[in-house]
Amino acid sequence: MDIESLVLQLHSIEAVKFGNFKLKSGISSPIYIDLRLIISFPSLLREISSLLFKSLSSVPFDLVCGVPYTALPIATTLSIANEIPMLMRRKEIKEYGTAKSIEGVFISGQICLIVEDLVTSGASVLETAGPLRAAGLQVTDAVVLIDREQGGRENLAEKGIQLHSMVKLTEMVEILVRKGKISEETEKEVRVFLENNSRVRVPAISAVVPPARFSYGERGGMARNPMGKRVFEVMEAKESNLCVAADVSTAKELLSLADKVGPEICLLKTHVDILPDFTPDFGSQLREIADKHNFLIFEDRKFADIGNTVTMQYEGGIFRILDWADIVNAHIISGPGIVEGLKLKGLPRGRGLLLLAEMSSSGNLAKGDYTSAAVKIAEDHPNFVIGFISVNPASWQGRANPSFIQATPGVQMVNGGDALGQQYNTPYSVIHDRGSDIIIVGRGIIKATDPAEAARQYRLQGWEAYKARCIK
Ligand code: 5BU
Repeated sequence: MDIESLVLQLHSIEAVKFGNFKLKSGISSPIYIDLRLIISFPSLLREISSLLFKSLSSVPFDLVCGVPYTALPIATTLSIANEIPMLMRRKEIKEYGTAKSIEGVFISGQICLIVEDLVTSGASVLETAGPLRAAGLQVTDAVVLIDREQGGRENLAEKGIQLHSMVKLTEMVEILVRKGKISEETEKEVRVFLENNSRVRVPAISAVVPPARFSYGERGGMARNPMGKRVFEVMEAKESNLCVAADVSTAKELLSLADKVGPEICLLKTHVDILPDFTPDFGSQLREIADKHNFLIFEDRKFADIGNTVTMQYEGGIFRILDWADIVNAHIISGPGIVEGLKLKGLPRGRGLLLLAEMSSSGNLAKGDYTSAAVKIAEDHPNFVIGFISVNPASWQGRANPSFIQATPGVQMVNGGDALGQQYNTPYSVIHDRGSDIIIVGRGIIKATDPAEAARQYRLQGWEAYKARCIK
């Protein structure tokens, strides 16, 4: 089979359609390509993988890995026909077991070819390249059936990956016109569309593989607040970017949970006002466990009042949060005075503050200018503010200074949510794609049959994602 008959077959099975289609990015396209259909035509699938393989005669590789999901059968066929071992990257990482993101046998240093069905911006290829590289594999080339010619080739080249395509979108359209399958008018529409969308700079590109990043250790060196520095140091020392949200029913349970998950975490997050059996020695008991396992205590108090009131709420009352919490957080709804107030009490005690720049719940109002205002306030108080509660800091206009820590709630092994508006992302997407530093996990761990083991799994995944994003 040659390229021409391939294009005609794809057209005849309606894997290529013309009309007016809204793409995932929101833009309208006159052409839509759906290669998922090829699994219903086994001989076509075989032909495609053989064509792809033939085009790679001068490309060295030891293994192949398909980009999930559409390219998986293509990679499998190519692997079987040519006896080249295959790897799989998990899109969703398992909750139990090994929690690996790459399945299959390999040796560090081997070259892995990425197989993809269709490339637009190249974001999906990069999403697969990241964990492969993090696992020690070399990723230098990717092969794709169709190149939409919308910047993927350039975006991938910037990340050291050469794209080999079987057919480009314009070539495909030319063949279809020549063979009388579509009108010249349709061809022109596609041409105009490509001219206007020649370099899809999906925001995801920078988010998927963030630019060269500093390690937690390096960032600890930049932190202006001793508590911020300590958080980074604990993270490095324990290879953990996991914060457990200890939302259990009693102080007794909380202390027992803290002792169980202690070895896996850098922070333990509390809501002290939900504990019916709170006693004044709660803080010292928790401190003892924190010292034993080398983690820090974060009371998720979400202060929100004017500066004068929060000083009293921080220091006094039944809970005396200032005495035992290394870190607290605050909304900025009341303006910078809240930071001044908390700082007055917290700074002399060596404490740190996280500002709520974003929230994880659906329909929340912390976005846009509000988020930017949080960053501005933090930058005005770097000796006390250690970072942010955030959800997608990679998307922020003008990123925050790397000395600030990003901590993200709404994390579970699978995407989804609860009945009350909580929204979950996976550890990998939070750390690797969304540019956060710490995953905050509550029910994903505390409701597990074995919270210590679940915490270990989350720690491993969070750390793996961090390693993947550090690859320069
Ligand atoms: P979950 O069980 O993993 O959904 O618990 C999330 C925790 O993080 C819980 O203690 C919340 O109070 C906390 N949280 C949050 O979920 N979303 C936010 O935006 C902020 C805190 Br701020």
